[in-house]
Amino acid sequence: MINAALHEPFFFSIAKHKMTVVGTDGSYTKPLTQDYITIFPGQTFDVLLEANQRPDHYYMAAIAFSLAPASRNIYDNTTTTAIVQYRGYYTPSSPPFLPHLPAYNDTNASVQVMASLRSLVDAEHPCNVPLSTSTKLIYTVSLNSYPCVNDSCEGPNGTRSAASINNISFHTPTIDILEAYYYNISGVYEDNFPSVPPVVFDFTADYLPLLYQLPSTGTKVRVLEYNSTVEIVFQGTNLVGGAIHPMHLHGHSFYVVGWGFGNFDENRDPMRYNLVDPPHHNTISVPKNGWVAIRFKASNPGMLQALMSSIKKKKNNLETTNLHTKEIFFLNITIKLGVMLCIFFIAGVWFMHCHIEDHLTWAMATVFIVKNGKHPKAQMLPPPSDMPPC
Ligand SMILES: [Cu+2]
Repeated sequence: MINAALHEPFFFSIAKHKMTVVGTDGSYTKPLTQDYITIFPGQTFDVLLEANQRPDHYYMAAIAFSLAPASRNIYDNTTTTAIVQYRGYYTPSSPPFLPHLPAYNDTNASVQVMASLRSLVDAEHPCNVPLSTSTKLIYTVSLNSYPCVNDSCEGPNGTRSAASINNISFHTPTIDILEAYYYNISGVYEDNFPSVPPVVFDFTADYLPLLYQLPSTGTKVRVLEYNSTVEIVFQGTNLVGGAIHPMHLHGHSFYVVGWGFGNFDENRDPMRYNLVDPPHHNTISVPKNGWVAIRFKASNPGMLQALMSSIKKKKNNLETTNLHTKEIFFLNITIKLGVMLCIFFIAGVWFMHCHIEDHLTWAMATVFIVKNGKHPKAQMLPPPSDMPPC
């Protein structure tokens, strides 16, 4: 199940049926049986459904989870439905049963799945969470605003909306960062993204000085040593009323070792980290006015070579297998797509951003550069000669 919405997390449920979550973002979890799930933009769940009820029609339904004041009415609060229909001869209930869903603004329900998920952890699926970290980062994730002449913009109080990480609103350069990094082109980005918030204040206070709403703009990246062990604490802030932020990292999955409401406490909160079976995600939602701690090993400076060789192997297999023309056509397309993915996504320059589309367009994003390792297979390859220009 994928939340492909631009803006809204969803509560999803199927009438009279339970769902068992067995994976998130491509990693196995301990089976978690639920009446409903909460899924944030960009997240994926693997869910098992047992068709063990009386043959009938049952609604599956989803509503958006929102903490926006009802007066702002900025989202669609209707319930979307479809029908799970059993095969066989019977007279279906009319109307079909509706599932019970949490209230649209139920914060506790919104975090319950995140609070309950654990990695599977067995001999075949070990948990590789870094037990210690070489790089510790604290990143505030904030909504912001720019003042406009005569308050003439369409954001809150006539301002222009913005968003930031550690108060830096990401400026997308005209030369891409991957190219600039590979060819050592100066002036495209700066490698001094701050490790901690530039100004420390009570991030989740009810009232915050207007001054803090103004972000700075820049193309700042954080350079990571190959195989460094990284911890990032995402700290939500209540600037411009705060919001949830499903943070997504390209190129790596990460373990979610802790989370909470309010301000992260450097001394107290790490004591409660789960370093035994934390869930493995690539998108995790920071609760409104809360925090989330993740850990990962920066082991991906560009697996181009490994992927290219697996694609080559696939191509050789293809040539020696007796396949229909149609299958060859689709496999060829798959291979071409694979090559394109290698070029565009599999390199040592990794985007990290909020998966709520307007927060992303307001520039809640940053970039990690993972340096080459010593082994030849831990190094970026040059761009292919036929790489299409932008
Ligand atoms: Cu966001």
